[in-house]
Amino acid sequence: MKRILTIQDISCLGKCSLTVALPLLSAMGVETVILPTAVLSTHTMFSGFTCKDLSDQLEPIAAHWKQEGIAFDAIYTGYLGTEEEIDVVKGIIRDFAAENTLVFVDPAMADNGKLYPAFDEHYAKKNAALCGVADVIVPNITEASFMTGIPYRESYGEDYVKELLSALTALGAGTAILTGVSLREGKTGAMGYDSGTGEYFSYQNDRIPAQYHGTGDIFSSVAVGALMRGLSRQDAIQVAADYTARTIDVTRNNPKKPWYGVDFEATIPELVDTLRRYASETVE
Ligand code: PXL
Repeated sequence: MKRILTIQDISCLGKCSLTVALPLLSAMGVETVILPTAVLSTHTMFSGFTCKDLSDQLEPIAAHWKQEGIAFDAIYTGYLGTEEEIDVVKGIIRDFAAENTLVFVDPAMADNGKLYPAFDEHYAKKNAALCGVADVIVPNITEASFMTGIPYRESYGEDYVKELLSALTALGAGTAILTGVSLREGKTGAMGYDSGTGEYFSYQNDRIPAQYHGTGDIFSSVAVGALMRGLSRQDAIQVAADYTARTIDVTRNNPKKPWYGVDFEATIPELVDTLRRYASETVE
């Protein structure tokens, strides 16, 4: 079984970051080691949330793992609360990333043209430097625009997406995957670029007319989990995009839907079935 280390906050209530990454990756059959960067009462879209920063715990925890000889097949980072934390996380990547370790960075910090409440432009540049040490990065268009300095646009064509992808890989990441990319009316999905081979890959499915918090974390967790299960990058973004869209659809049809996150718990069995199908195709 592959072993992944994921470094993100715990938002106790809110269905994002570690509270979705851990259940999804475990359900996908990937051993998941967590490194919580902070404990918040809720995610930061609630007002009045509490936050206990755990930055000073990260290095001692990692040092203990080192002493125990622990290694990881992937290191997956998500929402990180402060610039100092980004530096510490870069050090942990340096210490644990072996030649075959996939470093997968989701620079979760912004959406819909705006940074999340806790962040400013300086933080965005720091996140850009973290992306520079990754093998695969998965920003949305807003995050890509803050990191590259290319102005954010709501309507665009494939040229704009390619310009962003090229600027993102120029930060140093081998492969950039832009999420929330709409290449046709009524569609949405992801488009990736491998700067090593010059190849593009992309996937579009129907846009569900609803927006929920934490869906970026769901896409990233499923995409990295699928890569760990041996799927190609093309298949991984398809599985992640289809699962995210399906989960949004189930959520919007739930009369008691919570506003702060999606009902991913309801769709986990379908995700497990999907992976089983891919596994049987590989064996045949
Ligand atoms: O879903 C990203 C995320 C993760 N963690 C915290 C957040 C957010 C987005 O707002 O506030 C604490």
